[in-house]
Amino acid sequence: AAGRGRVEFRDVSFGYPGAEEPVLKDISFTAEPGRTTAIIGSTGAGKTTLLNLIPRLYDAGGGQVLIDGVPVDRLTREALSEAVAAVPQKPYLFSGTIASNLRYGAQGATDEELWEALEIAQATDFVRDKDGGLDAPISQGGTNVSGGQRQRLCIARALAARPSVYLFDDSFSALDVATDARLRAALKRSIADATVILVAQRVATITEADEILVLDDGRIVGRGTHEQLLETNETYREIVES
Ligand code: DCP
Ligand code: MG
Repeated sequence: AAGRGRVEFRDVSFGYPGAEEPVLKDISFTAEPGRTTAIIGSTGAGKTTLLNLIPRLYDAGGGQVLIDGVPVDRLTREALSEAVAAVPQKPYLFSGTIASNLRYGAQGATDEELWEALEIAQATDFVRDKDGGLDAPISQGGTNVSGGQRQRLCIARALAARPSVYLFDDSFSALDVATDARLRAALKRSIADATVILVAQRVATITEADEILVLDDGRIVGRGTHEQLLETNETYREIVES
């Protein structure tokens, strides 16, 4: 993908159409390439909404979202989808095959590249065990694979697209602790230069993040490393201890 993938929010606010209260208020941060930025906050805090502004599922009401210094609303849809791959909170698979699902956003990927993506996503074993392997059928919505398998296939799909920015919305929640840890270690090695923004509930998933943003009722109420926030941020302590 072109550019390096530096994501910047400048005083961003956002409210859903028809709603009185804004969901995001005065959001400013920069997610740098080669670093992991984690977003934590209670349910309804605005984490998914914040991520969704980056690929322009919605447009910011005020302020700007920029990638490599360019406001996202000035990028073409094509440039934007090349730059950003998102693994949504409810990962979705289409009716087709494992390969056709992985090639969504990565049409030109070879089988070898798909296997590489599956390897990082800790999905090699279960795909290999499926009748047909990469050509195994997937039913509409991915109902013939488990929730954890769906998550890993959607992570592999993002990897196959080779973006400069990865968005993971609670993407590791259906995985057991050991698989979660292996997957994150593999990601660290394989997408070391990319910008990673991840939302997580499980504390272990975010303790190694370079920067953690604490979101509360649409505002950033704390930022820093796990150790810094433990010392300084009451909201963070409450979330971590809950
Ligand atoms: N909201 C809305 N319309 C939508 C989506 C959300 O009005 N289409 C509201 C519900 C919440 C707020 O916006 O009050 C923030 O929702 P998010 O989905 O962004 O919240 P989180 O992702 O932080 O919550 P969770 O941890 O449950 O995923
Ligand atoms: Mg959410």
